[in-house]
Amino acid sequence: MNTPDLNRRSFVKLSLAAGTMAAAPSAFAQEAAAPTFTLPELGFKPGELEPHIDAKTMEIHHGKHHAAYINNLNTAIAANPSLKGKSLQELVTSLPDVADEALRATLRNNAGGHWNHAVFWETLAPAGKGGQVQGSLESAIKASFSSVDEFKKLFGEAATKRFGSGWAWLILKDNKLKIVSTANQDNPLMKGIVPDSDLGAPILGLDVWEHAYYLHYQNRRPDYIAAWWNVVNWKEVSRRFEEA
Ligand code: MN3
Repeated sequence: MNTPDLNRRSFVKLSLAAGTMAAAPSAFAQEAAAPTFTLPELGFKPGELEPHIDAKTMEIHHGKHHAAYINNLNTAIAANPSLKGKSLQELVTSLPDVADEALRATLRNNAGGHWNHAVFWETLAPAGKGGQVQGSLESAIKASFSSVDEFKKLFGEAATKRFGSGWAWLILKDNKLKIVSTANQDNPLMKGIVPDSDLGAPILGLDVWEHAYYLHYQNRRPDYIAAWWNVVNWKEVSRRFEEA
């Protein structure tokens, strides 16, 4: 259920920020205060997923949409000191504990948005660089869905059928793989928010918001889904499976 990479990265950035602040003149301490969360860098250049996902879509999706979720999240944290020090994972998994309804909605959308996109980028790789479905992940996929092709078919159907904006997920639940989908920026870690049947450890997620594909594919969501399989980083998906 953990995403230690994400937490570790945030921790390193926080530590660095703290060091910078200590060295800054006190009159500028407020201005020097670093935001809690920062936009993670892509592990590839925006154009490297072409022709499957175009550079412009990647630039806007990462640099504008993902950045906006992080900005909104940082603003909410700055205004609510009780949230300071919580990891992204903690924020995403403790939403029912947030009494204020407006704040809970802000965190649901923006902590969710940050978590979902951070994982999405890590599970993408230029075509030919992400490896293949193999090993224990392949065995688990075959055990749950009979074949990798059948898994892809069912996952594609879930992603296509998600009405409006949302995500399709492959999750590990009770030691079995399962396909679910969530609305907006919800995800399978959001206990008390999404139905219990959709909770589990996210192994792979696909963003099917129109902002993920509309520039290149317009309304052809199934074409985007079919192309996306070419840029899945199976090495990272396998790592997430082993970790879960
Ligand atoms: Mn998105």
